[in-house]
Amino acid sequence: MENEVLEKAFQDKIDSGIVIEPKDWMPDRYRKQLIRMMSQHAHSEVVGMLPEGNWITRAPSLMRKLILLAKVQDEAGHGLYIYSGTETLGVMRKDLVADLHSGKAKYSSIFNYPTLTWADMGSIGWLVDGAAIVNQTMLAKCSYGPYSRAMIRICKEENFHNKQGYEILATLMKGTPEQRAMAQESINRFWWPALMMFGPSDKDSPNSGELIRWKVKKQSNDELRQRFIDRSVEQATAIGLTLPDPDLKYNEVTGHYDFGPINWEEFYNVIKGNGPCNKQRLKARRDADSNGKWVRDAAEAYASKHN
Ligand code: FAQ
Repeated sequence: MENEVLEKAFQDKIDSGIVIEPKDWMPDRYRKQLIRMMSQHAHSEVVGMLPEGNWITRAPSLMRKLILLAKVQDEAGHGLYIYSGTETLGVMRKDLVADLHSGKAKYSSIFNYPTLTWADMGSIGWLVDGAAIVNQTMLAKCSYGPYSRAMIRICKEENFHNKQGYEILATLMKGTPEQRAMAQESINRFWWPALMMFGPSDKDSPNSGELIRWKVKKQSNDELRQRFIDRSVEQATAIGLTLPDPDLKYNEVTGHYDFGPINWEEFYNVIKGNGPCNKQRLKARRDADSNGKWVRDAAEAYASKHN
């Protein structure tokens, strides 16, 4: 009975737009849902460093290399803010990381695709950071204080990432026929996986009901996906890129772009661990963890001597 009263008071707070802070009472499910979602988000930022990290040594100029290096470092920072935000819910970062390494925790499907050409740095910045911004601008207004505040700062940095990606593609599209073909080929590979970043269709999204009721999510997976498509079409057209969907068409009745069917079989296959790079990504994270153990041991030994 007492729990019911607390839950009602909690829902009233949410409904009237009051932000929940770490020491406030919250239902166990709210805490669990946030830990699941925020930790998967933090893992995505960290695993997301790998596809772009692959091109740091092969960037086509010193300027491109510096920008890419700064972007990849920003993603590490985003991971750390979100891990810190998750720790306010009573979990330890090392346990969350252990869940990633054991394969128990998920991270965004998009980072299981390979980066085969320099144009992929453009596609990631434009499409992947672009999709992340659409999702995270909503999360910046979510009901949990530490998460929403982390999102505000992260979105500012993602905007720079998004613009640098678009600029890479715009530059390639003004280049030689080979450069234009490279940009187009990259978009052909990244478009559909970028749409999958928003998660399954609303009717197949088991977590959305609770998350929307608690204002963690303020819009559904399909609504955000549609917003991303609408804004991408015109940006693509402006620099001469074609999005690889023959069904993409402006619908005068809805005021949105209609689009073709998403290959959900591919999506579920990737999130089950069978995407093109899942094994490679997890191995890279596990190796980084074991190779960095001596640093953590040294830091702990130093701290215990100087406390
Ligand atoms: N990949 O019931 P729903 C970035 C899972 S950050 C993998 O709809 P929910 C920055 C989902 O976890 C990108 N798994 O789930 C960057 C659930 O499984 P579970 C990451 C996915 O939570 C840029 C199941 O499917 N952003 O890119 C995916 O309501 C460039 C059922 O799905 C965030 O994490 C997916 N795409 O909605 C870094 C934002 N979609 O856990 C480097 C925060 C769904 O029950 C370079 N997260 N699943 O076993 C969210 O907004 C939500 O969690 C969604 C999924 C929208 C991702």
